[in-house]
Amino acid sequence: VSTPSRPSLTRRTVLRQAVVGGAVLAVPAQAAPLEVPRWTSEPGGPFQSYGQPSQWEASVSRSVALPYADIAPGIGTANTPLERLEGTITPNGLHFIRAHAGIPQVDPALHRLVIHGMVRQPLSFDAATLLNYPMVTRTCFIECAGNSYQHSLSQPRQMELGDVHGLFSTAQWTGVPLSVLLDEAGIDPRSNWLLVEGADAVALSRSLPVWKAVQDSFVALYQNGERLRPEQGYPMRLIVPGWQGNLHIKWLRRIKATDTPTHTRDETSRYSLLMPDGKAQEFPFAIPVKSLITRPSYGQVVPGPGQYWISGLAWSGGAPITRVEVSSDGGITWRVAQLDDVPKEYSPVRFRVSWAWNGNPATLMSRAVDASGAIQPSHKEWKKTFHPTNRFHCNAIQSWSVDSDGTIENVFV
Ligand SMILES: Nc1nc2c(c(=O)[nH]1)N[C@H]1C(S)=C(S)[C@@H](COP(=O)(O)O)O[C@H]1N2
Ligand SMILES: [Mo]
Repeated sequence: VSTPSRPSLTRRTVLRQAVVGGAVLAVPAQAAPLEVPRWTSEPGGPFQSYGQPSQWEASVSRSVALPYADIAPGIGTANTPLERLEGTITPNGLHFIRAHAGIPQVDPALHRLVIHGMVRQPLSFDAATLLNYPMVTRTCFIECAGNSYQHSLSQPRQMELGDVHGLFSTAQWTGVPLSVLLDEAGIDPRSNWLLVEGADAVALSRSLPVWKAVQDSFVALYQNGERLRPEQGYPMRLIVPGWQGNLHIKWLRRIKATDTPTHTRDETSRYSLLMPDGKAQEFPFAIPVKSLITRPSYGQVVPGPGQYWISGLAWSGGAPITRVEVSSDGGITWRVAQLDDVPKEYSPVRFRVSWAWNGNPATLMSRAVDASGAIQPSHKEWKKTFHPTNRFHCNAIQSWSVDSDGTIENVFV
């Protein structure tokens, strides 16, 4: 087992030691008498009113992609660096961002949420009113339907995990169940759909079935215990547990009860699935079963033969995860991974498997199964299911090939 001071390591490798180091089942160093460091021999610094991560963790940040650059600096994505995080919760400052018309600064004193359409009594709520309503707290992931875009192509891209799959984050959300608000407005039993709309410049809007709204959707006001971040929809957003990210309307301003779906732009021109016959399947709501090995992954270096822990995330919008399997030989043999926690609906689970690497080239893959029996497909199977140009809901297995020098490549198996 190698130590971090291994002389053959490149600078990049050394920078990555902080990441990969955690994956090494390292033999502890021989204890020498402890020195008294500066931080022990003098008092520490003052307090910050809003805390920040350690200065040594400053490189753990979102990567921002702006397809229109300066023309529209608020349109694009900021990806969560999944390869540098552990557990399942995404810190608020690292939650991924997808915004179609920038991040509005919405004044909670002026913002209103209106419920209208097929209701007995149209109602208007401000955030202060909603804060006085009964609330629920749920840990839910949000995944953009367009996550893993680069993974849906026919050639693998050599990019860090978060740059390919980082339109995925998880938070503990707290807010008011839609069932409470719809009850109060008196929704007409003949209304089967809701048009839900945001207050940003694109007024992003989608159709949501009433059954899902009533079952477990809610208007979130808090994200990991603090009020929502502006980029996550402050002062209020919709959480539709397990369903595609686009439905989680941010800066929520309008809920209209309707008898039919509205067929808005964002459910016709996109966020549908292009099938092999060229027809688009509308309303593919639930996020399909998926898993990713976050460590080791592209950009990290396995320092040498030895014993490692493979770590990753698994989730499904359809049903709780029941099993995650890991292969280190390109899918010939699979081992059942251990799970950090009891898998819950709509929340990802962290999986681990120990791996004895003999230094020969190896291909690492993970495959998740959920309680509905859905199994994560291989890349070939996924490609066959859809039209070659479909880019949405890509849950194909991610494979990392480890070369004998410990470098990692993204490969399609
Ligand atoms: N009003 C509004 N809501 C929105 C969006 C938007 O651009 N405007 N983006 C949607 C998309 S495509 C996704 S994937 C999620 C992303 O949520 P996040 O930015 O909090 O991660 O918000 C959805 N809600
Ligand atoms: Mo999205």
